[in-house]
Amino acid sequence: MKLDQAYSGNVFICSSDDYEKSKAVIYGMPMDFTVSFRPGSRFGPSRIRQASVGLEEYSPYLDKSIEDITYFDAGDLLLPFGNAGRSLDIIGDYVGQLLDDGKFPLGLGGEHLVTWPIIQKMHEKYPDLLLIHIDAHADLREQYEGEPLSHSTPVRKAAEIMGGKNIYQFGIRSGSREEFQYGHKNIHFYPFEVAAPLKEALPGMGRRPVYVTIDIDVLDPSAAPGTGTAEAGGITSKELLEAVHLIANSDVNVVGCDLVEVAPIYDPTEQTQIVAAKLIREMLLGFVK
Ligand SMILES: [Mn+2]
Repeated sequence: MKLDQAYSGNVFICSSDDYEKSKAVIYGMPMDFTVSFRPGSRFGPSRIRQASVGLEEYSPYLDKSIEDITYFDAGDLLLPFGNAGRSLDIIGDYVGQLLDDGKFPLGLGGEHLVTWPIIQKMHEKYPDLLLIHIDAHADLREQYEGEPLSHSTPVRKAAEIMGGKNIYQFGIRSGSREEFQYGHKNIHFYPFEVAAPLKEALPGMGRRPVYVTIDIDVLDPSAAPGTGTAEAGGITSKELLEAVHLIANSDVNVVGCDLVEVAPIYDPTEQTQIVAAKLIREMLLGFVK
């Protein structure tokens, strides 16, 4: 007899085993091969699932419960360790399949480069796509030590295919001078703060399709030390939740999202994945319509 997995920690809490009936699909991308500092985010997805067991099903922010919605947890993609290019192809193919099936992809990283093939697929399906990027880092490099496939390049790559003015960046407080100059010139670029500029920017996005990518390191390291490239001077978990709710309660049409760079090994308190699990609950309840 198969036992109920809903509260086991093997899958995100309360996920359904019925793919057909599920609008949203949670999937893990356990990749950390191109990081410039500390690896470990390959263990992010599984530890976020384990932390989800501690969540309440009910969100008092949104007055909704995850018991009332149907979503599927696909587990983690099998990626060839060390081969970034082929891993990105596998991620892109999978997300393309989800979009063909009419699903809402909710990805768990992994390093931030995983978002690049997702944006390519999203932009193919939604040519008027906007990107909301919430992160400590600009991720606007053209290459890192000569390597274009780096966790510091995905948003620059996105700007090249979808146009920088279709990208909104919030919370950025780290990068090269060139990245900051590029951001100010080419992107809707809001350094340091998240909730206040997001509130101002959202009405200008209208009802456009939006992909939301959140790097957990936008949080201050005191709130989320479990990440590879921790960056002092970040926002609180309260502000990041507020940002999710601002997007959820706006007119934009969120068509997919991800949360990346949780590296549990650097956080013996497990606070980082506990924060991440709550963010995923709020994204599920707020973004999936
Ligand atoms: Mn980052």
